[in-house]
Amino acid sequence: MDHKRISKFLSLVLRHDPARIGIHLDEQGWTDSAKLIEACNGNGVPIDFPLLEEIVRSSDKQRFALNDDKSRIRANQGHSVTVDLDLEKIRPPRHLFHGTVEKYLESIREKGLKKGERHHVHLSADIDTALKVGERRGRPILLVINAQEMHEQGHEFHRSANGVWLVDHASASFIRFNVRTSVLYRPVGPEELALIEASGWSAFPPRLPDQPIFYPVTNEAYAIQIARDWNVKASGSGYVTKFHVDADFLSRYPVQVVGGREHAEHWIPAEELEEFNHHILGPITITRSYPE
Ligand code: HQG
Repeated sequence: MDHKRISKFLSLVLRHDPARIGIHLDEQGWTDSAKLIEACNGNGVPIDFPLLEEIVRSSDKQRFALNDDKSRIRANQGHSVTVDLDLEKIRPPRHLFHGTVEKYLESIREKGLKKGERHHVHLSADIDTALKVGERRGRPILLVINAQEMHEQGHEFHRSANGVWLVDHASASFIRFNVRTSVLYRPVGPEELALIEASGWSAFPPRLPDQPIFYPVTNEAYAIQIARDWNVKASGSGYVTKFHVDADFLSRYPVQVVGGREHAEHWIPAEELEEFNHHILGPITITRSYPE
């Protein structure tokens, strides 16, 4: 049986239906690892401890956790049985994201995001993850949630051990529908990277007096060339950053092709960079580091 099928089976019994194989979850959702393995084997799912550990380790979304001595295991989130995961209550970033599909939109506009079968509405910290969640059901539609505003108005946010953001409900007044984003890349050296980090991965630092234009580029290949060939020479290391920006806002700045066809970039005047930063959605991430 392949790992994915075993992982789905583990999700089923650790989140929804432990009774199906006769195991018991405690109040925090933990169960005995050895008993789980025995019960899986008794129910046609062949597994031993090394394989269980491997599935926990390699789960693309870190769905499961083992305790320190590995004697117990639980699902990190997604339960429909009653559990108290003792999640951290924390302040969310400015925006969080939810991926859904067209057929649910009318109802979401009317009733907001509802938790349905689960204990919470699931939100993602970044757009690519939200789009993947939506894709499970068809062509993904992105919803942008004004999370900080919700938080300021008293809504509680939790984050699960595997980085999923959880809320009880998000009413439509906090949701932006029909947001289109463009993916941009920007090669940076170590100093600019440190300033991006200091902003909480949310903004590019102001330009220096002799830098009148901010140049994000439209494709990763071009960003790689600059980071690898130019930033490394100029300052010892180079990084490719990736981010999403509100596409309507970006349309103010037409694509400029300089040199070869892939050398496509946008030119943002330095004095408009702050406003540009304000239209970045989700975190700025690093996709490559040089030298490799
Ligand atoms: C939609 C997977 C109509 C909502 C994923 C979603 C995620 C509404 C569906 C995790 C609605 C619920 C959670 C409303 C919400 N009217 N439809 N008022 N409010 N919906 O599966 O967020 O693989 O319970 O948009 O990757 O899709 O299980 O939630 O389409 O992280 O680890 O109702 O499940 O992770 O669907 O996915 P779900 P979800 P795992």
